[in-house]
Amino acid sequence: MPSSTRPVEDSQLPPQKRVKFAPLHDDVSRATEIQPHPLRIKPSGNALGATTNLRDTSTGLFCIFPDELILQVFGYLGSEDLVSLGKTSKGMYGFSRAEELWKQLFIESELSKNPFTWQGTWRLTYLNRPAKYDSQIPLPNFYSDCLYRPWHMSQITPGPYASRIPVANRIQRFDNLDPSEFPSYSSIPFILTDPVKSWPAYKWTYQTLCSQFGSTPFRAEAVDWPLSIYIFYMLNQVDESPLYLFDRNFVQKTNSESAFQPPECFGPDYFAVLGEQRPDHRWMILGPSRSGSTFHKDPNATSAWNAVLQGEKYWIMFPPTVTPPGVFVSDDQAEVTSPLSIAEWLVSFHSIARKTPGCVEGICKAGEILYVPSGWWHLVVNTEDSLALTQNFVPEDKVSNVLEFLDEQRVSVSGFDCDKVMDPYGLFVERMGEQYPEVLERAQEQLRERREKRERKTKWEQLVEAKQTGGGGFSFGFGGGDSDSD
Ligand SMILES: O=C(O)CCC(=O)C(=O)O
Ligand SMILES: [Fe+2]
Repeated sequence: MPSSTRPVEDSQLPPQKRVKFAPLHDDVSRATEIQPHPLRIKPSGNALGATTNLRDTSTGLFCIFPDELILQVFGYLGSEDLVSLGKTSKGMYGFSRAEELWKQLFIESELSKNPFTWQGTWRLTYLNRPAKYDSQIPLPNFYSDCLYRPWHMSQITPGPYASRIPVANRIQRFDNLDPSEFPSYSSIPFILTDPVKSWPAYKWTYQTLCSQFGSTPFRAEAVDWPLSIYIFYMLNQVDESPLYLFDRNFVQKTNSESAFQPPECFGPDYFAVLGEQRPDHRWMILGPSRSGSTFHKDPNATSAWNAVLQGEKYWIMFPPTVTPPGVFVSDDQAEVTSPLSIAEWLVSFHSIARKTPGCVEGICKAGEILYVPSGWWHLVVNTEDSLALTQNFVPEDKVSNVLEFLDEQRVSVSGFDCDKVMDPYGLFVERMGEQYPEVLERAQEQLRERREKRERKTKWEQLVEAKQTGGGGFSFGFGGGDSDSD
């Protein structure tokens, strides 16, 4: 059993809160102390100079395949086959213990749909085996990045990455804003420090929620687990990407309609015109340190607020036109590819991201609320076990962004029930026209101006391109003796 996992005594929530990580050091590399892999597996680079590598000498015919492929093939096996194969050689044993295989087996099995005891790892939980009855054969001569990397990443503490935010990058903070002030700030992220502190929900902790709703299932990615089980998992896991509780029905489950109110400065939420047809828009979020959300833009060009009730979140954000380092977007913007885990992104891209123009960063503590403007990229990582509420909304100033998105990026529109809503753009225009015709008119005018500007720019780019490539008879551009360059 991994050394940082606490012993499992009871399937109920342990009353004490998990000990926070040690005080932050200035230097990320010094601050992240990596424990040895539980099976003593090491990174591939260490094989240089080693006399044997079990990965090559003890996997039979499999040794010709890359590690990723071996794991992929093993992913088709059931638990019994995996255990049997693990008994055939030390090499196979190493691969058969990969946690991601057991996580997939457990989540897809009936076991995760009934009450169970989290045993500290996915394999032990699948086998329902307390760690004290488990044996581990050390494999000090096994070198594999594929097996070592997830362990290494599970040891990363995000705190050091969230520290020493350069002054120029700091997200602006206000105690509160007046609705009349919001339009001046609506295109840049900010943190409000006051409004949440008067919410009844500000008193929530995961401990109190557990005592009231411990047996109620809440959604955590692909599973619905009783809250007490999720919390016990959260406090006793060593996952690279811990399962993140993200529940869209929390208001009904906790009867909390009046426990929180969006800050008044945001004004009316114009997506409310969609009524029953509105996509899901509010969630309760709970997760341990290292859990969070990889880089994304919020759906349908909506804006959002995210209020931390307990714990702390680190945000790193980029304006709509600056794709964050390590993130790849298809030409039509429909596909976003980024490294698999937040820890991996922090290790590989955080320092360059911090120096990228447009980057803003901030820490949102319990009682504070962060505003995400429409279209902004954001990666969020919990630096402590954290409980939050979030809501997507459309302020007046951003109605035109939503119209533009719904009209022009139809393949990326999400969250609508496509059996009931064939044309989300048409529906939004229709409802806005019925309920807020003046707001709609202003937004359409803004959008027309934006489109005209874009059109002018495109024409200009075409002309410059024609000049650069020598295409066409007409040439127009800078320098080169052109008299009419502009
Ligand atoms: O992990 C978080 O708290 C951020 C959530 C978020 O960005 C979202 O819901 O879109
Ligand atoms: Fe988001």
